[in-house]
Amino acid sequence: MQQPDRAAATGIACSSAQLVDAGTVSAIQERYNHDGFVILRGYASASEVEQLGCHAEGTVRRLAAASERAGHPPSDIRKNLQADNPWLAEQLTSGVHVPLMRTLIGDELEPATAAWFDRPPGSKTGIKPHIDGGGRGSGAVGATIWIALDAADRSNGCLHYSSGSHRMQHPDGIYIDGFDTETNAVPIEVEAGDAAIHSALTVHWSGTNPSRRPRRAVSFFYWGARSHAAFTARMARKKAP
Ligand SMILES: O=C(O)CCC(=O)C(=O)O
Repeated sequence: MQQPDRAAATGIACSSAQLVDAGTVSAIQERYNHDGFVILRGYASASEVEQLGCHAEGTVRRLAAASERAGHPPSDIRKNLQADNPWLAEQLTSGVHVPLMRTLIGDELEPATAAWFDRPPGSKTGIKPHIDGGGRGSGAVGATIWIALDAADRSNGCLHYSSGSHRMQHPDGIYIDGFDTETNAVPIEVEAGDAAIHSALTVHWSGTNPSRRPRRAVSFFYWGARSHAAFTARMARKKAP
């Protein structure tokens, strides 16, 4: 899954404070619509990264302890952090990124989850090519903002996107077996505080971490409200006798 020769993604310089600037938002939107993802360089300041990391890590520690007590195997991925941490819940529903996510999705938001993605040094597991909107049929609308807590590159298991894959037809599932991880693959090399935003239909994956460097990130994932309501109604009809 690693592509050492491939050029890393360029991005748009944009701190969280700059999200009020209409010109910046429209540049972000243009890139997102074209590629299915966009990188915001310098999005979170060092103190914002610290605050996000503290909240997420504390929550993950509590959830991991509870999960261990219940006899579940350890995991480097934790979802629904907002259920255990009011600050993260507030970020998910009303963080500074929320108006931008509404613009990119083109609808009101149905906040889904605040998640933790750890790839500790020596980790031998990556994440296979998948789309976050899989399993909902065609036309699922949603997007994720993923915020790096550590620098990430190809040597510590960075995220990769397949540029333009949000316009492809995908099989109706989350993981995509046999996906071409060469053509159009873009390694998302980031510094701590950079953010990557991707559509729920953009194929992405990440590698193992043979290095001694950490590679942690927190994400906030949203469905478009209309698409989510249509899916929920479809499920309810299916269940009806
Ligand atoms: O951080 C990673 O390795 C994967 C992230 C991911 O799959 C996601 O944000 O949907």
